[in-house]
Amino acid sequence: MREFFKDIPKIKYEGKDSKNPLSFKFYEPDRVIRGKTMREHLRFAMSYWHTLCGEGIDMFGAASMDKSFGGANPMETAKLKAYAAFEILDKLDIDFYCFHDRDVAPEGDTLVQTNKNLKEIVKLLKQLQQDYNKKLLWGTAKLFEHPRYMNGAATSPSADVFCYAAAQVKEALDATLELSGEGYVFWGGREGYETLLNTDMKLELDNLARFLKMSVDYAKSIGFEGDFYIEPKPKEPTKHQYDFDAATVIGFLKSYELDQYFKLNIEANHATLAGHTFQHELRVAKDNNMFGSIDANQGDTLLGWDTDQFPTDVYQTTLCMYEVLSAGGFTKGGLNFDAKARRSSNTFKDIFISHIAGMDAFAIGLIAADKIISDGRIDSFVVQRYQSYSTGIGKKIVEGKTNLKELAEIASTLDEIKVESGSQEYLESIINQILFS
Ligand code: XUL
Ligand code: CO
Repeated sequence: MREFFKDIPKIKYEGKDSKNPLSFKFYEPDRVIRGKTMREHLRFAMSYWHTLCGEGIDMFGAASMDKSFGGANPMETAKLKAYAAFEILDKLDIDFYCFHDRDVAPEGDTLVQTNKNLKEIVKLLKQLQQDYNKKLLWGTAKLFEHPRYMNGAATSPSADVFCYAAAQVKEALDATLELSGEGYVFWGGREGYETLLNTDMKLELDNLARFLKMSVDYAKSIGFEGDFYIEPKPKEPTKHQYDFDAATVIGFLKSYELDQYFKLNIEANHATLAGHTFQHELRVAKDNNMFGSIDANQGDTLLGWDTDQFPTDVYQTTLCMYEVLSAGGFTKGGLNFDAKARRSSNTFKDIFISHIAGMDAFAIGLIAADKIISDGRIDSFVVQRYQSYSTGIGKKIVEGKTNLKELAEIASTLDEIKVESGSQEYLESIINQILFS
């Protein structure tokens, strides 16, 4: 079989003292934590769009990398990318990948030709999945790149565009099923508005709900049993995106009675753009029984856009894995690196180094989160903090067995109310003690 990355060996765990950049320092796939291996806990996935397609183009600069892999035309390049993708997965020991329809196969002159291209590449991907024993975490449709989607896809003012988007999702669902994908993602990059002066927001949101319901119905009709995820993001590319954050998406799904069909795919950098922490978005998803999957990356606090950096901040990965473990872990979801090496990290070797950095950061996070839970000080602090709701009038409040009149009577008998410290610094110091001891 052809080899694209000849100077890269299969990456192995060498331990924290290793100086070999092409080795895992913390990620030990077979190490068991809380009854599951690290591999089973973390369910890493590679994103096809960044790793195989991203060439370092930005608003001010041309490509700093060539990802054509020597292909002479778009279909040949698509095939070469598929081989390269599985070599990367194999060498990094990553079990899953994720893609948009247009990442893997190019658009043709007509929709018929485009669908033919996709089917041809899906056939190859299926073969490669078998050859390398790899799996599809989720598939999706790119409903934001082509100019036809400039005013949105499911929320476009044009019914023809709505039709076209539906056709694309139908085909992407077929592809995901054919590849035994464990999930399907909806990210509404252009589902939103630039100005309300030209927007019928009510019709657009109603149409989005209709589109999602039709997609779920179609997926069920073809026997797709994977999870459906909505991936919140507040802005970029659109000024205001309807899937603003986890709470907004949950409210939207509930008001259209769609919540039973969906979970959330939480992305770290999208959380920070919404003015939340990554942990906050995960907690909202978990508390609403909608925690599904994660797009693992990190932003830059000094920049207001989606930098999609590889996650190396171990404080964040620790708090993330603490939420994941307390949500009971992943079922069909996983940690998809929706991340790209920086524009100036422009060698193929950087693809491997950046994934290793992300995998090690999440291994550290998993190990620390397990210790935080075993240590118990943080969890028991929280239980203790709300103790007043487990007896007396607190219990009655929680059980819905009281009213304002009774509460007012009790309040009038309270001479001095004791308010306890929130002890934030104490709790933060526990995390540091666990992380660095
Ligand atoms: C964009 C983004 C997407 C989705 C999939 O910010 O996160 O790549 O993950 O469409
Ligand atoms: Co994403």
